[in-house]
Amino acid sequence: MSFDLNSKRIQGRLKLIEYRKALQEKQKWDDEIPMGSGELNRDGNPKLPPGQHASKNWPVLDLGVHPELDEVTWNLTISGLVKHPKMFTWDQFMELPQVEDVSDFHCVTSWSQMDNHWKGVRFQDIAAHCEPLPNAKYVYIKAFDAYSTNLPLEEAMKEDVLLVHHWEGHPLTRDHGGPVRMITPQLYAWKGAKWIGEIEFREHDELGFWEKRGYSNTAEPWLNDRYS
Ligand SMILES: Nc1nc2c(c(=O)[nH]1)N[C@H]1C(S)=C(S)[C@@H](COP(=O)(O)O)O[C@H]1N2
Ligand SMILES: [Mo]
Repeated sequence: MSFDLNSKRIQGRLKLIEYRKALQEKQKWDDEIPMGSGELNRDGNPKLPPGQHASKNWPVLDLGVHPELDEVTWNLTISGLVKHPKMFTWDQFMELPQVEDVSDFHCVTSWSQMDNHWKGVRFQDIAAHCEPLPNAKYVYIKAFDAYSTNLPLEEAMKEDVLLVHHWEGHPLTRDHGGPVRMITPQLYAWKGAKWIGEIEFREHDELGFWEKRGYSNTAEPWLNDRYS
């Protein structure tokens, strides 16, 4: 029998294989996701993204170096394509508008820390202060433990992206990136640098620590977009 990839028979087989794979994927998700209430988050997405489960205690996950920083030694540098480059001291950072928000935190290793009460500064407000130039399209973020991560400016400018210093009414602990870390509730948590030290506005994208090592550059939890 001839093997014609375009034949109806082969096309039918391929569709069936695709369909089975899709079913298997779906089954995997159904097994992994506690069905819960089918609750949606404020963006209209399922509260728990596919393949995630809610953790009871917030795990600590990083490269193993926890820089010792306090309100005197911590500072935040804004560099690159901005009208007003700046290094914020703690006091200057605290003069920016302070906001509170509640959001979920999704780690690519499948745990999610739900309903976190944060206090901090919107990325938006830092950008407004420093005025990105029109050709700024990405941000490259550096942390005090030599970690790095990268984001399209458009993602960083979302309203729920914060540089936080309080969690559940307490100063953010050193383990979780205190005194100040970033959070990106609509992307996997590796996009949010603990012990954040520098935000560089750039025209071109550059992969950060995990993005260089096989994690997805786009990192969208609801697309199960984990690895590149
Ligand atoms: N500076 C720094 N930020 C980091 C990391 C890191 O190793 N160093 N790990 C990332 C990853 S993979 C995750 S899941 C979260 C974990 O944050 P947590 O330890 O507070 O749970 O921080 C992200 N930000
Ligand atoms: Mo992670």
